[in-house]
Amino acid sequence: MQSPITQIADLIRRTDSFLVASHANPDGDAIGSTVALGYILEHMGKEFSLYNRSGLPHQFDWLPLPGPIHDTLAGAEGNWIFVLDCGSPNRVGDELSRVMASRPIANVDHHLGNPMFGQFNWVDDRYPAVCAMIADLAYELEVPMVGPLAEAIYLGIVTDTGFFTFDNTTPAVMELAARLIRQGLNPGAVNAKIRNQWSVNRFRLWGESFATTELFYDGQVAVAIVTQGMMERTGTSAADCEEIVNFLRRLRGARAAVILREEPDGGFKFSMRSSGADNVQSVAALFGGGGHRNASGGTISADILSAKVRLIEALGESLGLV
Ligand SMILES: [Mn+2]
Repeated sequence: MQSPITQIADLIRRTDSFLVASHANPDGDAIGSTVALGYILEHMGKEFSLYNRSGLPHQFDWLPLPGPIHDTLAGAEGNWIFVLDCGSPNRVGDELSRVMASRPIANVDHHLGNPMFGQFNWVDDRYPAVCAMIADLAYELEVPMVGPLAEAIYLGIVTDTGFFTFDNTTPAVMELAARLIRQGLNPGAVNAKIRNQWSVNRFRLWGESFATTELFYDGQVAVAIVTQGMMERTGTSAADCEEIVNFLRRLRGARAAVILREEPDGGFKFSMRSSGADNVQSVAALFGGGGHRNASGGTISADILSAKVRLIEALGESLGLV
């Protein structure tokens, strides 16, 4: 029985064309792994198309690309479909989801509870980022990790580890970063490109959201909200809400931080953060959500008050606060 990474490497060696996709509303790891795999396929002389339902978000427009990131499947082709960083297959969006049932899938992911929806599944939650998996794949395929490939890998590992501050910051991922830097990547310059991308509208949204912060259980759970009204007033979108929860987590004494973001059709998306043994993934799972032990999320269809109460009660139970 071959290891999953060997299976994936063999698949690449013996297949001519690929579609590479990740989840809609992509984060740094989703875009980084899509682009990094594209560079590997380019180096191997393969045909490939890159796809993301949301296209390439503005904050990544500095990133060199091996080809366009298509936001529609018209013109995006490939025999095998790589699905990267997707804890469930529908995260790629409706358009690709519909096609996936009838196409061979290689599922490369690091989320707990991935349902193994591919013909090949390389799923390993010990990796802090899919980009770290793609780095191992580059190593396996003897593709040098320099230049734009190195930048794409670095993008994913720093964004998924919070610039090496989260609990998933393993020795292996720091060694990977060291290897990229030793081979020529300039961390100061790349970090500046990754981080200094905020609009003033985003600052105004964050101000409004932080102003809603409430504390529960003697400050051990912090909750803030983002409404559709706030996003309309400040001219922002859901993408501008990414990471608010990581900053809410910085409150002294807070073991869990929660952001509730109102959806256009009512209902709320929630994101939760914790540290160490405090498991917010199991709380998200109660509401049909998922993620990692210290970073999880999901959806609740309820009004703001009952959504808040249900989440706070579930967190209180799970963290032993009641
Ligand atoms: Mn990821």
